Amino acid sequence: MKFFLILFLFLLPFQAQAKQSFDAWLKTFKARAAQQGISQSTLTLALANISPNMRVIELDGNQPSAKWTFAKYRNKIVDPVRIKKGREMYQKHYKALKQTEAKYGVPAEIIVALWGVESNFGVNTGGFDVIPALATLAWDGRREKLFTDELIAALKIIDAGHVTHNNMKGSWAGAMGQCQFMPSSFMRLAQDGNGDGKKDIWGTEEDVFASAANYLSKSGWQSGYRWGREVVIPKNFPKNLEGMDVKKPLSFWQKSGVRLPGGGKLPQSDNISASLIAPDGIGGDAFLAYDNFRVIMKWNRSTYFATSVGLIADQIAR
Ligand SMILES: [Ca+2]
Repeated sequence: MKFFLILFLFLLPFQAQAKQSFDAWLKTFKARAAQQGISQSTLTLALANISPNMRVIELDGNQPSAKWTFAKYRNKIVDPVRIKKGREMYQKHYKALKQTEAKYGVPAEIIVALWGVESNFGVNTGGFDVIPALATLAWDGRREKLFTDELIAALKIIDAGHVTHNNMKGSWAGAMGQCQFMPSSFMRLAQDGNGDGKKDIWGTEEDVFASAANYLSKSGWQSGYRWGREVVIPKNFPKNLEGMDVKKPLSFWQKSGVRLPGGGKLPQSDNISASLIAPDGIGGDAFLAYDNFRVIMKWNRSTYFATSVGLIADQIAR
């Protein structure tokens, strides 16, 4: 009993120290940001009167635990409404998209598909003010270093004049604008597509397209190659050949009984290697994932995401 009392008294000051007040944290952070070269005017404007956003903490603690099947995800993401709108956007922005494609070597339909999945073609860029959201996550401490670095990057973007702090909108976790770049990705990869001196991924489509294409280009996109394709496989297909770790030439897959959806033979071009993936297991939907599929996975590590972007792009280009 006594031991627990002593332990309790011993722990008390530590618990009090474990979590600083937001204002105390902010003061320390401001000093650090100033040391990293953020201007006083940006610090004053962007960090004035901010407070922790409890909705951000709630969402951070509530990440989905039940994993969707790919079939369910595909049904929701690769939907006819999104594809129809994708085709309209492809036509509407045809000139800018084709210029982007020529410059970066990434097909226009892939750019449009990413845009559609990330923000429903710019309609839903996330309603959160990025600076308070990142400050909340940095202060909350679960991934302090990551979000402190992202917050510094976000302030640098404001400092450089690409966007005002009021217009810097994004997801609760800080993914910004129409292509949902984290601030660190923005710093490395965002582009000024329309040449007005600003990298505006919130309101300028040319900048969104160029930034998305640059991301994939710098991640190793191979111009002239597909992302992959949907295929059919035999019922008794060996499980150990499935997955991104197994990479074989198309001729190998042909011999293993993999066919185009209508039953036709795979293309014979033989310097192409691919992985065979069946996200819901053998018997569910199956795909050959080419090298460009791995490039899309550098944007988002989910095979569900990469497959859906590819399928939407195919439908848009059809
Ligand atoms: Ca611009």
